[in-house]
Amino acid sequence: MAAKVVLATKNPHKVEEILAILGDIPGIEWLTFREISFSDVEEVGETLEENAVLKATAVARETGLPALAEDTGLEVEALGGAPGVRSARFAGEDKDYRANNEKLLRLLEGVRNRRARFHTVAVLALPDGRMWKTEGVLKGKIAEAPRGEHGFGYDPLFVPEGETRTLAEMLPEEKNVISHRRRALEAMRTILQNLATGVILA
Ligand code: ITT
Repeated sequence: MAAKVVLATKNPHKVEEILAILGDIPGIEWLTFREISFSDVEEVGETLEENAVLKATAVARETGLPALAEDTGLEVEALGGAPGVRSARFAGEDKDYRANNEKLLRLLEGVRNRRARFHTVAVLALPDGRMWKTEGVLKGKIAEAPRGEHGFGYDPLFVPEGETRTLAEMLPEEKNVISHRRRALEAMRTILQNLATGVILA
C-alpha cells in the first residue's frame, strides 16, 4: 500500500511544480488540496523556516498524515534581503503578483545592483511531531521589465545566473530542473523514499 503524503499548500502553481519534481517516487501517493481538505495556516513566522514548519506541522496534525510544506522568498541584495519572508504580500494582503512585481521594479529604479536569489525551505512533518528540513537557493538578478508568460509570482522578473531569459520565459520543465524548489525538494527525496518503503514509520 502506498504511503500517503499531503502537499500542504493551496497555491496551484506550487502543487504543479512540486508534483513535477517529486511525483515520480514509487510508493508515495500525493494528496493535494483537491483530494483532501485542510485549514489555511496563518504565516506569522519571522523566517521562511518558521513558516514552513508552521504549515507542515499544522496540516500533519489536522489530517493525521505526513505533510510536506515549503516557504519561498525572493531576497534582493540592494533591498537588504526584502521582500524575503514577506514575498507573497509585498504590495498588500491580497497576494497580487502583478502589484508585487511593480513595487519591486519601482524600488529598484536606477539601482545598478540587481543581484537576488530565490530561497526555499521545505519541511516534511509527521503527525507525531518528527520533521525534516531542507533548503534550496537559485541565484540570479532582477530584470528591468517583466518578460515571459510561464511560471508565477516573480518569475517574469528573475533571470537565473548564466541565463539571459527570465524564469517566465523558460518552459516549466526547464525551470523545474534548476529552481530553488527543485534543489530543496530533491534533498527530501531519500527521506520520502524511506517513508515509502517503511524505513521511516509514519
Ligand atoms: P502556500 O503558503 O500555500 O504554500 P503561497 O503562495 O502563500 O503558498 P509563499 O508563502 O511561499 O507561498 O509565498 C511566496 C511568494 O513568493 C509567492 O506568493 C510568490 O509571489 C513568490 N514565489 C514563490 N515561489 C516562486 C517561484 O518559484 N517563482 C516566482 N515567485 C515565487
